[in-house]
Amino acid sequence: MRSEILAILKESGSSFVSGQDISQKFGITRAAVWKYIKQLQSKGYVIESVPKNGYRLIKCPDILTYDEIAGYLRTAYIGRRILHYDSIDSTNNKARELAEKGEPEGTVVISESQTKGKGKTGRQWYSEAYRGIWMSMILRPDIAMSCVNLITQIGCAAVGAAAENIAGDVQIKWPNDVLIHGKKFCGILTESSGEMDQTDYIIIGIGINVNQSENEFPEELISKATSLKIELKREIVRQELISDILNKFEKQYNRIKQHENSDEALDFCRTHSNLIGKTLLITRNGRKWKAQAMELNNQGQLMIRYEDGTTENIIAGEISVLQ
Ligand code: BT5
Repeated sequence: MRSEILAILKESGSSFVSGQDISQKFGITRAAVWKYIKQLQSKGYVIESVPKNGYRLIKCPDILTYDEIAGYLRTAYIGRRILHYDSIDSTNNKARELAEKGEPEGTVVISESQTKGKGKTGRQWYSEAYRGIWMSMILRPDIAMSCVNLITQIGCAAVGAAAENIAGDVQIKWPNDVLIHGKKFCGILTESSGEMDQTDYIIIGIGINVNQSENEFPEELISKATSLKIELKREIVRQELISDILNKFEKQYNRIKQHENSDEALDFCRTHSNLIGKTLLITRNGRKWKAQAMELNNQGQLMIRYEDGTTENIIAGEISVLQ
C-alpha cells in the first residue's frame, strides 16, 4: 500500500492529492493514509501536508528501493524483486540465506550499509552508508560450476560499461575488480552452490564506491581505492547507475543462459583489461610466480605464460602488475 500511495504522489507532481481521494481509491481510512504518509516520511520522503489540500511530494530520498529504481529499470526479471535494507551484515550472506529457502532467480538484495561486507577469502569490504551500491543478485542458471567465472566477468563488464558511460577511462582488473584512473572503485564476489556439472544457485555480490569523499575511506585504502565522485568531481545518481548496471547485466546474462556465448561481455573485459600483455606477480596458496598475462579465454579464465614457457588457464589468484 505504501508503494501505491507513493506512486499516486509521484504522478501528481507538484499538485496536492487529498487524503479523501487516496482513502477512497484504496478503500482505507484517512487515518491509515496518514500512517503510510508517516512511514514514507520516516524513509526520507519530504511530503507536505496541508489541511484541506492534502499531501504533496516535495522530495524523494537518495535510497535504492524498488520504488526509486523501477523508473529506470528495463529488465524482465533481474531486480524486479528488490529486498532493501538500511543496514545488514552482508548482502551476499542475506542473498545466500534467501536462495537456500528457494528465492527465485533475479531477486536482488541491496543494503545502504553493511556491517560485515566481505571480499574474497573473508577479507573486509568497506561499505560506507548511503555512498555506494552494495548489492547481491540471486541467479539460477543451468550451467556447470566451471562457468561461474563467466558470471563475474559479466558483472565486471556491466559495471565497467555503465561507469564508462559517465566516466570514461575504466579498466578491468581480472578477475573481479573494476578500476578508474588505476584505482579500484568496484569489487565483485561471486559465490555458488551446487554440483560440479550443475549449479544450484549463484550469488553475485557487487560493491561500488559511488559518492564517497576522500575522507570517507579508511586510511589504508586511500592509495588504492577511489569513488566515482572523487574521480568525476561530482555526485552520481545511484539509482540511475544501479539500473544501468542491472539492465546491462541481464542482457549479457540471458546470452549465457540461452547457451549462446558471452563474447560481448568478454570482449569488453579484454579491451579494458589492465593485465593482458603485462608481466604479473601471481600469489596462490602462499607461493609466488612471475608470469605473462596472455589472454582472457571464452570461459573467463586468464591464460598466463610462466618464465619457462609453459602456459596455464587460471581461474583465481592474487595478482599484481610488475611491468
Ligand atoms: C572484492 O574482494 O573486491 C569483492 C568485494 C565484494 C563486495 C560486495 S558488496 C555487496 C556484496 N556483499 C558482500 O558482503 N560483498 C559483496 P577482494 O578482491 O578480496 O578485495 C578486497 C580488498 O579490497 C580488501 O582487502 C581491501 O584491500 C579492498 N577494499 C575493501 N573495501 C574496499 C572498497 N570499498 N573499495 C575499494 N577497495 C576496498
